[in-house]
Amino acid sequence: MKIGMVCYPSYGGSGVVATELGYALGERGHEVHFISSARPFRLHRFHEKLFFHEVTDVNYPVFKFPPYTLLLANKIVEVANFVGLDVIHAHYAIPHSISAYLAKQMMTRPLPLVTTLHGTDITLVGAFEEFNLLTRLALRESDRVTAVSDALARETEDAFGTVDRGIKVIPNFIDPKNYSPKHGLLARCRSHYAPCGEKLLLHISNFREVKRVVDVVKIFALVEKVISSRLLLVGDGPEMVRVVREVLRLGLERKVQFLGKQESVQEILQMADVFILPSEKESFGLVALEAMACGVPVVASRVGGLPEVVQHGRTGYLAEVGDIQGMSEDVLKLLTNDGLHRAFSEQAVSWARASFPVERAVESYEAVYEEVVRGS
Ligand code: GMT
Repeated sequence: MKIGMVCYPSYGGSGVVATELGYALGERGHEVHFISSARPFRLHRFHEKLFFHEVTDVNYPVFKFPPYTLLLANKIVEVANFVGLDVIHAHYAIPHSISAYLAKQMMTRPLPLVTTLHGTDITLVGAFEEFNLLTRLALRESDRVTAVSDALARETEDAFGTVDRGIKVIPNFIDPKNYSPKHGLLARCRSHYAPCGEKLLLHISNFREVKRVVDVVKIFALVEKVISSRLLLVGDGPEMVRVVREVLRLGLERKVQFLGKQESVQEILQMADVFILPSEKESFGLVALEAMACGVPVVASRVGGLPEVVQHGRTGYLAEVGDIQGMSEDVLKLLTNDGLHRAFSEQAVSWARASFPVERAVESYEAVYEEVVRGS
């Protein structure tokens, strides 16, 4: 099959899912054409079945805002006609699904559209009154809508009503070839960040408000009072200024290291003792799954799809959003009891591999593509 994959290229779970899915589909013999404003950041390994088509900008003085949505629609049609795409898979409703819908209208033959909801497209963007009708259009006009968790599927139907043919839940997935524990080999790296054998806490995100990264620093401050530890912060984004201010306010500048945006997080995950994800909203929490697959227990908030991903009391702990005290106590439980930490770490690896295998996800997406192609 020839699949057009439309996604955001920047740091974020939806682009990662689209890219990893693309590689998995390529391995199964499908041709995958990524269409985006830039090369998706994880699309760096060559694969003969994977292609990238850049949506180029136009500079025209009358355009106060370059009409990306239209340029994308035009590009989708160009690619679809040139390579003979069978299906378009849009990751994120706004604007990708809308551009793909427009592309469908421009085609002289059927081009079925699958839209995958990733969370913020519904819970944040979709919640803007200004995008409400467009989000409804995306849900109505997609030949099939999928969501990355049960929680997101429910939330979508609560906000926008029943979707024709329902919302198929295809949970995000992990490939153990890329994410698994690496015992013993990381001593040098670990001692760079924790020179005196301190425990290592880790957070990775795009530092948007919804991630509550300031809470991560506050949780770390409480943990650090009890057990000698360091905090690694990976990523960058709008909250960075507040996060740095909090680190300075708490006098933690020697104990917190900012690693900035990183393309490959697997090696960093493999060094960590606990991963912290105290988000306000999280439709799935792909990074929590990546952490568990690397053997790192997760302390997270009990929101959205996180309870479907992190097993409370087995692979990590969940607490209410903003419960800094509770989350710090959960981190301490793990850091002060080696036996408990080992058990959680092993359970996390088995759970991630058994419950979120890439094969199951790619087969589910293939079945969806076949269904919409047959129906078109
Ligand atoms: O987490 C982000 O802020 C990025 C966002 C995205 O669209 O890339 O992530 C969303 O999609 C991920 C992949 O499906 C999910 O794992 C994240 O939970 C979801 N983020 C939110 O719901 C806040």
